[in-house]
Amino acid sequence: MIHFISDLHISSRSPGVARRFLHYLENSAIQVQQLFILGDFFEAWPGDDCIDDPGEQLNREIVCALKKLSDAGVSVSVMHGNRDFLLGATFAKRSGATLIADPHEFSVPTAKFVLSHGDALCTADHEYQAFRATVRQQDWQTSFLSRPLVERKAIAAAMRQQSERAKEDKLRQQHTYLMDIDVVATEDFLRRHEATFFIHGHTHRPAQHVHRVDNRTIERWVLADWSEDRGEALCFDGQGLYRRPL
Ligand code: LP5
Ligand code: MN
Repeated sequence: MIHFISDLHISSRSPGVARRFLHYLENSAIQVQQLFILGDFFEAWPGDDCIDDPGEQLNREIVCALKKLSDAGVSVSVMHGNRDFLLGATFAKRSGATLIADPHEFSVPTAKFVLSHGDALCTADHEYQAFRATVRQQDWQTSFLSRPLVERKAIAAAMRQQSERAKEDKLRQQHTYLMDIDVVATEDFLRRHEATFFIHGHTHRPAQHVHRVDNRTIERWVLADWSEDRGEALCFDGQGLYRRPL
């Protein structure tokens, strides 16, 4: 069994999500072969040194719980999202997780998967794509990570506020399509990655779509975000995918 989750946005401000996740690790994830976490696992990740931030005990607790899971033999793979693109080598070492690139392809005997967080396919959102291109540069990241943690946390909080305002503007102007993945870009992507299943998160619009590309049929499954009263894993049992409320 393989599980896929994303968009937990773990933070001390939503303790119910962290509790649900820890319960999920001990009771369900422990029984699977592979767990894929496809981005925005954390609400905002200012750098791996936040694991030992005395003010953020939760980060350490989550990292230790993942380590326990990986030590028990579950393969844990983590992909960057737009909130936690600074998860790095220290996080990987401390959690036992493998950081995987976006997109990530893998196959099992019965199916071929391509996985992504989803933000890279929101191509109509030019402002966001420009921001993304900047913060994904190695030089930008090295310079940002050289600032003190307290400063990085303040910048992240300011960016979060700016992002919420930008999203309100997009809603007000009825430009909600900017916050979804672009269909043409997606079909180009599916042409390049010959998969049976495409799984992504980011949009918080859980759904199952069917694309027809070059005479192939691809199922696109959009993962659900987690909240204080809801969590979900997408499960693959060797044949097909189904959603499991947690
Ligand atoms: O995240 P969410 O759901 O609110 O919206 C996203 C896009 N916004 C973002 C920004 C993040 O929320 C910011 C938090 C990152 C925390 C990381 C921690 C450390 C790094 C600090 C980085 C400075 O991803 C939003 C999309 C939406 O998804 C749907 O797809 O619309 O995009 C925006 O809101 C972007 C704005 O439209 C444009 C922002 C321009 C900012 C220009 C500054 C560039 C300089 C960068 C360096 C500081
Ligand atoms: Mn996202």
